[in-house]
Amino acid sequence: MTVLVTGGAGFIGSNFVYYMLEEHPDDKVVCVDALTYAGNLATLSGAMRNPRFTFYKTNITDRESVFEIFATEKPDIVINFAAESHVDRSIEDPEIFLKTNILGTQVLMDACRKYGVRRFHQVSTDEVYGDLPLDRPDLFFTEETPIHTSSPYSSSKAAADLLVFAYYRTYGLPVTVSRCSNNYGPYHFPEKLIPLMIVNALADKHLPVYGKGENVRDWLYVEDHCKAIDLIIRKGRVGEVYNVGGHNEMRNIDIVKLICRELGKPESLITYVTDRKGHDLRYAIDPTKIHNELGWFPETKFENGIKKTIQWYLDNQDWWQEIISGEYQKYYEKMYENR
Ligand code: NAD
Ligand code: TDX
Repeated sequence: MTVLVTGGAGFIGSNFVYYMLEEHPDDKVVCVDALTYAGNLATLSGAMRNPRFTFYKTNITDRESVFEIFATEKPDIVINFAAESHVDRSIEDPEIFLKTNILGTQVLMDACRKYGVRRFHQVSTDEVYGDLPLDRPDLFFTEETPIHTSSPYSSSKAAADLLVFAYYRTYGLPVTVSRCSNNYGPYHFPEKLIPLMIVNALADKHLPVYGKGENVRDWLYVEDHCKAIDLIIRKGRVGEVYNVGGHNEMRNIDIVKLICRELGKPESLITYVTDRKGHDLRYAIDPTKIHNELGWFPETKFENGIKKTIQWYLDNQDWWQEIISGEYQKYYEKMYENR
């Protein structure tokens, strides 16, 4: 079958492209990506050589081009990874988040309706549930937790989720939605916590921790997320949400200290900076549903996953050096200087 993946030149999408090409030798993978600041063709160089892979540089909000691609490729399954994904950028300038994350999703679903697909899968996030208090470790996000967003990013993702279910109910589009916790692993853009700290520590630069570093995130190795999506598109029930997470909660400060230890860098590099506006306190997923229904469980333990990830950044310095030498410098100065 033909699987059309949007956002495949980004972090999770590219890991998914490689996962699919490896795991499903009979499937074709078509990637649609606008190559924004977060998309990188070098990330897909290993896939470009594969005759089962096709790449289109196209914006998902460009209705005409998206429809043309659907007419040509006739995808059986569409998986929407494409998004503006960084919370801090959404606080600075929300508009592009609404355009890509909401209107882009609409265009894709309109194309799915016109050309017919077996499944439209929306890659969503645990951030649509808002946050949990730090002093209630007994609470977790289930699929029934109300939507209660904090940032323009999470609001745009929640709006897209609602639209996905509107297309299911109104037009009968066969949809599924996954809401995953924080991912980490290879090809993670160095504006996000883990790669930013690795890249800065390697250059002996300050490690900017927001607030007191006590906010908690629930980390999942990216390959485990890819496996979950693969299971949902093949065996998940249409019209359902599946939460994806591996019960691996960690405070930001503990992650940063661990990275210092692994790289042999002093904790004196850590600098506490002004907190993120509206900063969510704690995310924690209850993955019971995907475990019981689809037999999914996370296979990579954090101790191993973080070591593999750090090693990947050590082995692939060309990949991130190229990124941080361009526009990224301006972004970094704007976000972190005088913070
Ligand atoms: P990313 O920012 O690394 O990659 C996004 C990709 O989408 C890039 O290749 C970019 O070029 C592309 N893109 C952006 N706007 C586009 C547009 N208008 N048209 C076509 N392509 C466009 O993001 P990521 O971290 O890989 O996240 C992928 C998806 O997973 C997103 O939908 C995100 O909301 C969701 N998610 C991410 C995490 C996480 O921890 N990173 C966790 C849960 C869910
Ligand atoms: O420099 C930093 N210092 C810092 O303390 C950065 C970049 C982040 N942080 C904190 C903020 C968060 O509490 O680290 C935590 C993680 O931050 P991010 O890496 O920006 O991720 P988060 O905001 O949790 O969102 C991520 O997970 C859910 C993804 O970026 C989203 O796309 C996904 O939906």
